[in-house]
Amino acid sequence: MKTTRRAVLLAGTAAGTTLAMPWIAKAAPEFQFKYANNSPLTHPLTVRTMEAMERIKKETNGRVEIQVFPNNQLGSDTDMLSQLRSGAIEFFTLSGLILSTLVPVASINGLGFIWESYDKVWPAMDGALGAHIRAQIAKAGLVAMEKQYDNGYREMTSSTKPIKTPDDLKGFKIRVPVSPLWTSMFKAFDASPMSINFSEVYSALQTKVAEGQENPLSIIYFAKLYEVQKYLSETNHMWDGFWMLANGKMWNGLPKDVQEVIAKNLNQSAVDQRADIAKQNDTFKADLTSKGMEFHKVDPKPFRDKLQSAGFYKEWKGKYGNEAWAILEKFTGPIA
Ligand code: X2X
Repeated sequence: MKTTRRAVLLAGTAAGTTLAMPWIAKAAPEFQFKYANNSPLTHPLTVRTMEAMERIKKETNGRVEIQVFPNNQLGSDTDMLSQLRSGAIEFFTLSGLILSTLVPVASINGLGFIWESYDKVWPAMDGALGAHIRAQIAKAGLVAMEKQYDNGYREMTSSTKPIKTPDDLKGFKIRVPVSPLWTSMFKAFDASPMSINFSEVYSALQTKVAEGQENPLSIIYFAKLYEVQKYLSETNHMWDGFWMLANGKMWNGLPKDVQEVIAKNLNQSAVDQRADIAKQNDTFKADLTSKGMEFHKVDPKPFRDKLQSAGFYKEWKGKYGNEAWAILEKFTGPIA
C-alpha cells in the first residue's frame, strides 16, 4: 500500500517536473509533417524522398520531422490530393498530368510524342516551362518545389496481345490515370480507356477489368506489374514527372530558414532520383524479360500520325492556349 502510494507520488512528481521544465525532456519536433506518395517502397521516388527527410531532420537539429507514407498507404492519388489541399497531409508527389484536374496546364508535358529525349525534357521542366506550370500551381494554393522527380517515358503493356500499331489499340481496354489528357489521347487512338487510380491498377489488371495499361519501366518493375502483364511495347508515347507539392498555407507559415532547408533537400533528392531512373533504365529491359515479359519494338510514327489526324494536338493547343504552347515549343520544336 505504502510503496504503491509512494510510487504514484514519485511518478506524479516526475511528470510534473518534466512539464514544468521542458528543457530536460527530449525536444519534440517543432514541425511535424506528413509526406505521401503512390509509389512502392523500393521505387527511387520513395528511396530518395526518405533520404531527403532524414537530411532535413538532421540539418534542422530535429526541428522538422517529415514522416513518409509511400505506396498509397493514405489512399489513392485523388484522395491524397484532397488531403494535401485540406492540410491533412503537408507534402505529396503527384504526376503533373493528374494534377491537371486542379491545374489544367500541368498536363502539358504529357502530350504524346513531343519529347525527343531527356536532353529536351529537363531543360524545359527546370526552365521556363516548369516555371510557367509552377506559377499556375501556386494560384491553386499549392507550392511546387523547383525540381521535378522523374516518372519517365511511358510504355504500353498488355495481357492479351502485343500493341504494335495504332490499329491494335482499337477497342483495347486500357487503364489510364485519372486525367482528361490521358482519356483524350487514348480515345484518339480509338481505344477504350478507363480512368483508374494507381492504387487499383494491379487488381484491375489481375482481374482483367483492364487488358492493358501504360507506365514507365520503373513503375512496371517496382510495382510488379509484370506479374499481371505479358507484352511490353516500347512506345515511349509520353513523358511524365512527379511534382513535389506542399500545402501552400502551411508552407507560407514556415520560417524562411526552415523553408530553405526543406526545399534544398527535396530538390537535391529529385536530382539524385532522376539519376537513379536513368541508370536503372539500362537494366530494366533485361530484368523485366527475366520476369517473363515479352518486349516489342514499336515505330512511333503511325501513332503520332493517328493523333494528328484525329485532331488531338489542335484540340489541346486550344485548351492550353497560345502562351503555354509557345513556351512548350521553344523546347520541343514545332509540334503541329
Ligand atoms: O498512375 C500511374 O500510372 C503513375 C504511377 O504512373 C502515376 O503516378 C501517373
